[in-house]
Amino acid sequence: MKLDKHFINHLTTARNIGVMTGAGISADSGIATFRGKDGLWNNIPVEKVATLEGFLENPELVWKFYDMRRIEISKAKPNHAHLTLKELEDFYQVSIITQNIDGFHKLAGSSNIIELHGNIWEVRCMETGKVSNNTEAPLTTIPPKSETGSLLRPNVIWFGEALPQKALDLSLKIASESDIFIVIGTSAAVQPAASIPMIAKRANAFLVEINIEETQITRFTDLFLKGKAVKVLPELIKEIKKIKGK
Ligand code: BV8
Repeated sequence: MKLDKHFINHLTTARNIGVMTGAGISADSGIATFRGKDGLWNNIPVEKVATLEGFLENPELVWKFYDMRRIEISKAKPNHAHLTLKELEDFYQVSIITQNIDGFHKLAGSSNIIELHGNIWEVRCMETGKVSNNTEAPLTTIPPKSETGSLLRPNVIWFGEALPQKALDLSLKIASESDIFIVIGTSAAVQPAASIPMIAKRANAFLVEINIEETQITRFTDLFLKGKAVKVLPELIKEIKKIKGK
């Protein structure tokens, strides 16, 4: 991979690297993305399975949707792109802001992860708001209930729901302190997540995008690396090792 000299300069002097990931980084683990060719939202009405209203109307339908995704994720594992982001920690202070709910960055061993949209392996009690782990795949009872018989929901952020304030505040802090900010595998279609790379850019981060196609933020980036994350990231870390003399 031939790197542009501005990028080499930034890679040489940078300390903090912020990363924001979307479904595209897990695509090479076999996990369906949301938009594009075989996207989940092509065949499944978003408002029915990814809103609180849809859940209250038909909790069984929503849990069948998440159970299908939990089964898919339970059979997959982090790919070389996730593992490379862990390796990046050998050279920089790396903070990962992810829109993904698959937990793959944690499984890959990354240290600083912010889950903006929640985690598919957590459930939240509709009665008490208590969050607990539930890794049963497939679920034996749909919809799952708490010990006291209350309805449980996936602990994910649906459309129309506010993102966890702490996660959002920390993400904005990371974006404003990043020397380099790398956006990987997201269509940048969903707010407020899609604004985070722009905040990094405004705070003078060198903004890099890795995607198989251009997105709504490509025109604002300093460098667009076209290709699969599972290919581009390992090639990038090879160049970083040369720069760092490793
Ligand atoms: C909120 C649930 C307000 C979890 C998801 C302006 C400001 C604020 C809000 C809005 C706004 N405008 C509109 C809104 C409302 C809405 C929104 O953004 N709508 C959009 C669609 C117009 N936002 C919200 O509702 C948010 N809430 O703002 O609430 C509020 C405030 C206070 C009080 C009350 C309310 C909540 C948004 C979260 C919604 N939840 N999912 C789940 O089931 O997963 S969204 C869903 O999209 C997922 O979370 C996913 O992570 C997210 C983003 O998708 P991507 O990850 O980008 O995936 P996608 O398929 O789109 O793209 C994949 C990309 O990868 C592509 O670019 C592809 O080219 C690339 N790719 C593919 N293969 C590879 C690859 N790249 C590299 N390598 C490969 N191999």
